[in-house]
Amino acid sequence: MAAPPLSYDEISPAVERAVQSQRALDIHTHLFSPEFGAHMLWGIDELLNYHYLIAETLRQSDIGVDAFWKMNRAQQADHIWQTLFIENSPVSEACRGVITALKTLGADPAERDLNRIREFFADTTADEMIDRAFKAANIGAVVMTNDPFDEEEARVWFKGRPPNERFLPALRIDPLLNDYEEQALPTLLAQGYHADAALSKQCLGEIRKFINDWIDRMDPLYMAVSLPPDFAYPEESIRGELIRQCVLPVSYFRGVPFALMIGVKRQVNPSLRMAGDGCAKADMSALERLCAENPNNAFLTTFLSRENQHELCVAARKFPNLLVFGCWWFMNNPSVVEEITCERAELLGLSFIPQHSDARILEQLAYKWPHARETIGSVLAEKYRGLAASGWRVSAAELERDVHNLFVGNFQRFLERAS
Ligand code: FIX
Ligand code: ZN
Repeated sequence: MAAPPLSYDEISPAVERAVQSQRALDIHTHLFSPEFGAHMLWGIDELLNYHYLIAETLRQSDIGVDAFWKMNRAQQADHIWQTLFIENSPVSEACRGVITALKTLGADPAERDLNRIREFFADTTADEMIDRAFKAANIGAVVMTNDPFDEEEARVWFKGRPPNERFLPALRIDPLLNDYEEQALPTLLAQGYHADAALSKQCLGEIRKFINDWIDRMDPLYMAVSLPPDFAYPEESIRGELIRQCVLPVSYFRGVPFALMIGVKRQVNPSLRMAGDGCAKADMSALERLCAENPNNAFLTTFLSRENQHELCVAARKFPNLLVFGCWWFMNNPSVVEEITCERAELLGLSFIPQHSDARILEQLAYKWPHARETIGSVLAEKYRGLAASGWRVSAAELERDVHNLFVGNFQRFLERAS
């Protein structure tokens, strides 16, 4: 017998329950498992030294960028805490995130005592913190960002794929597509591939081999690149050639989707280092052409500019081989997440991935997911209430099915179809 439909008043609490209880798969993070040594970032000093908070601190403090970079990690964390949490109220999303994470993980942020908070973290091992953070976020696994051009990271992979079911690989190829001559070519040569600056026929074959070898080594869920706002396709450029002749064929033949993260302006202010990136509106037609010309390739995408979000939904309506994911970086603020999620639901139904965390520091999972669930839950509740007002009735089981698809199922099915 079909489950009874929910009454109008039962909808919001049922959506809330479904959204809170659904275990998510976090499809894009910068987290690493312990096997990657120093790449794995965790603890209160790292949490405070998040590049989002560094940018905010340097706006408010009088010490200047150079003096900030001369400090050691703990001194920087002290300074960020003092500036953003003590001398000002921590209302920004990144600041509130630290407070939510501390509370969710069991430290008391209200006392405002950084040394007490440090003691709390000192009593916890990395493995314990992984368990706690995953539990607080209610996630089953995170997808890492794995860079074969990073020497230290590559060394770990050369020893064999770390058997960790909670940290899944994604093959990131930014150096190949964004800085071929300076960054990618030396690594290709050092790893034994006969590459050259002219992209000869032999070189293109070697680059396909490089990508194939790394797919064998990592078994990644997808391969990914971040791209500037002026990304164009097709294009007579190194990037255009490499996408056309190497990335697309390998992605298709290996059944590994290609994720394009579009709209980042790297190093608008280099003195801020990792905090110095900006964003701008991109031209959607590059993505449209990629999807239209390669209907058998699978593409994942997210855009960094708010101005691109509506156009992106329209593009996704046209291409079943395109799956939109997450509210990336400068989009990951409750007001924008609410707007984008609403827009996506209205234009795409439930055929998208509402969020990824982009967490860099383990404990961030314990705020990014609770904050995301709060906003996504309220948007969905409104949509289902609207449906009920129009005369449709949903059951709790149907809600759970839908939320499962948003948080896990849509991505899994997309991967299965691609493979
Ligand atoms: O390129 C990316 O994957 C970006 O997410 C990062 O480079 C960025 O620094 C970040 O951490 C955003 O959340
Ligand atoms: Zn990222």
